[in-house]
Amino acid sequence: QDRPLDSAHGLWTDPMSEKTIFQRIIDGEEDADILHEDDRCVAFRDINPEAPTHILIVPRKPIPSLDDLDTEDKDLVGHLFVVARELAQEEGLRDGYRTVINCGDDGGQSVWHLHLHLLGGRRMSWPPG
Ligand code: D5M
Repeated sequence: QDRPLDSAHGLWTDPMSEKTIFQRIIDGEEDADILHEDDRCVAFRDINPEAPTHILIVPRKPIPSLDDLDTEDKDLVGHLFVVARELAQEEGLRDGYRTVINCGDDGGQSVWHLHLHLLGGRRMSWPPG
């Protein structure tokens, strides 16, 4: 590995780019299994699925985390959830599903571009680890 570790976020980064992996997917620079695109968000399958359905819904606006959300972003966040519901229906998740936003180090966030996880296709446990 000749890529430097981003010590702030503990992620391997591309020295040629300050972009997160999600920004690179949004910009078409990185492949992803994209299921939905509109003017405000992109949704694609998680590369490391934790359930039979595991989709990430990512705003085009590069908000690093939930902690960086402005009041003006509230419609955008609502839109992410509407897209999650549409994708859950498309995936046939009739018995339910889970949506998750990990925030910060203690929340288990690893990519610093806000994203909503949609997980389904198996029975979830509670509490999360
Ligand atoms: O979730 C970040 C999620 O992003 C984690 O479940 C893996 C996923 N990930 C990382 N790189 C990719 C690519 N290239 N495609 C698809 N999914 C990816 P967090 O809530 O930040 O821990």
